[in-house]
Amino acid sequence: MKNHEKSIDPASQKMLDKAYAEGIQTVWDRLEAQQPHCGFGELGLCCRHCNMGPCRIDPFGNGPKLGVCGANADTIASRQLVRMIAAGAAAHSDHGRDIVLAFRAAAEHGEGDYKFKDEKKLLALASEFNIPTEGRTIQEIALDVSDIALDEYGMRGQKLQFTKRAPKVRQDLWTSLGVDPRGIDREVVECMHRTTMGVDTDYVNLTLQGIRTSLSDGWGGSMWATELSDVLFGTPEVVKGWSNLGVLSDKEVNIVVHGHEPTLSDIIVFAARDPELLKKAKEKGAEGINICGMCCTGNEILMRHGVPIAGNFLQQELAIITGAVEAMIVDVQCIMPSLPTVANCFHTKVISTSPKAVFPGATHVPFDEKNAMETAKQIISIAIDNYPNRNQGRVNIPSDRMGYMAGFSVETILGALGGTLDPLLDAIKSGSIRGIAGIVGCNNPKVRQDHNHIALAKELIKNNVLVVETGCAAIASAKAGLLLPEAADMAGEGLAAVCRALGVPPVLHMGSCVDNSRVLVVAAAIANALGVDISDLPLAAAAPEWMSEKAVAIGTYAVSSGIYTVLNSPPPVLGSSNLTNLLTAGAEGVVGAVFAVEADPVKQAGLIIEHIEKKRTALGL
Ligand code: SF4
Ligand code: MSK
Repeated sequence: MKNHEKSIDPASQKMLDKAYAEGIQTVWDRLEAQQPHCGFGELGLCCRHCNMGPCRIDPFGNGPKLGVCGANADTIASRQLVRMIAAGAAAHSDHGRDIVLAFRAAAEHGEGDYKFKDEKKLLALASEFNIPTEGRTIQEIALDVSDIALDEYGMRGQKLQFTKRAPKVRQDLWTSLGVDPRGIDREVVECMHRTTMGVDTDYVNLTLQGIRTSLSDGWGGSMWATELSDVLFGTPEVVKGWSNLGVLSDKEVNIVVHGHEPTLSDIIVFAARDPELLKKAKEKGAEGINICGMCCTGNEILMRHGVPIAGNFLQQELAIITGAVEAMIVDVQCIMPSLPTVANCFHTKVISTSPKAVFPGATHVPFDEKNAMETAKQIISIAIDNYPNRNQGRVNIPSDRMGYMAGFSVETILGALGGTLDPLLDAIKSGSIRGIAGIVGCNNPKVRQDHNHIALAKELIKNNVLVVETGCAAIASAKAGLLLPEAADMAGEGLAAVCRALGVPPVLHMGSCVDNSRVLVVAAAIANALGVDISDLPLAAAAPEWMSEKAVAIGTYAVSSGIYTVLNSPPPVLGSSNLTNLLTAGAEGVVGAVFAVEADPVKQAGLIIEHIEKKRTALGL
């Protein structure tokens, strides 16, 4: 495959050319080396859950139809799906736990490096949870909030607080199905229990546990991550900044922060302004310190501070290949194990910071939340010391960069609408906006980078569907200029008029992967305002280039919350026609929504528009 066929992004194409010329292996080369992928794996028909196996089911020939224990294709495929959901939910929710712990530390040691930047939001949460606030300090109130949060990780059976944000009819549906999450950690543990050899074998029962676990992510761990990150680091407001590899500087110390958690990246942004560090950078011959983001930790600081974003998932290796990155600081999730190897071809230092994610070949500087600012400065110092090692002769920073407008938290959206959802509801009722679609998720080298994200978003806005985005999808749109108010020119007449009146783009960046919880909050608020269920809304979701288990958890909580969700490729379930039918058809009668699978982004848009029009008709719009 030619380099320009691997990505639609000109900056990525240029770095792929450089990688090829210099013999540096990238994710695309490794994908090629894996061909053909194992057919049993693709269909979800291999099992390694016990030592009588590994077993595989032969769906077409005369080979075995049962594993050694007797598990059939339905059992094997559904157990795998449930484990994927559990892993994705665990990743989001454990991230959420770290935020809760940082939040609690800020409450306990009010003078630490973490402060409550949004006390108003903290008080709103306290009121939502009926926590008394009169005559109490903000720290006392925060401790009570953190008690509730921590309790929800291993709680004793009460409802998750945030599920009460969903319409009553949806809450009642979850209760009647027996899928109310009983604790964020508990659901993940139960998934692992039920999928070991000889426990749950019924694909419907297993899928219901997958649903319950995904809800504990979307309305639990992810929502805690979002809400308390907003309290700690500030609720995003409208910000402007720059995106793509062109944000790297040829004269400054470039530091790329990559991963997911804002606890370190947010502090890094402030630490980089330290006059002593700036002085040191100048002494080393640099003009300054340039902090850039990558993937979702990048999205966190983009949303709150307008920090430049160097790229999305498939650009992590390419950023290093520019030859201009002094340090890539990583925390957790979506970090390719290949980074230290690529960095070895240059002067770049990969600095790992989490005890949960150690990378052979990287420099490990454990991030100490109690001394967050000190650790951040120490890491920045390592990058500055590395600047003189940059070989300017090998530096090749693509000039491609694009502006963005972001920061669309629920609060920002409400603010832009004048404090109430009414103008948005009126626009939907009048048909100027036909509906809303959330485009989320990753890149995947199996798909031309950003192609599906951009083609889908363009087709939707052209048809007057407002698009909200998170994660790497949002970064793709930033690079393509869809996050600029001028992108309204690409929208249909109705949507364009609304965007121009409000001064916002037709594609709204709502944050990182855990911030899909913001999409749930908006969906619930609209449904509540209209007095209907989320599944009644002209609303849909898509993950058109997904790769992570986290995307499976997100898709499952979207569908379980009543949101029709389109994927470009299925998770490994096709080996079980029963499970496939349940996910793509049967779920409609259970949770009021299904998954659809369609590779072509224009056809994906067609499916979404058809769904939106069907819902509009049913609502009498
Ligand atoms: Fe094989 Fe059953 Fe063991 Fe899986 S659990 S490896 S299907 S014997
Ligand atoms: S970073 S989960 S590649 S969206 Fe959240 Fe991007 Fe997917 Fe990671």
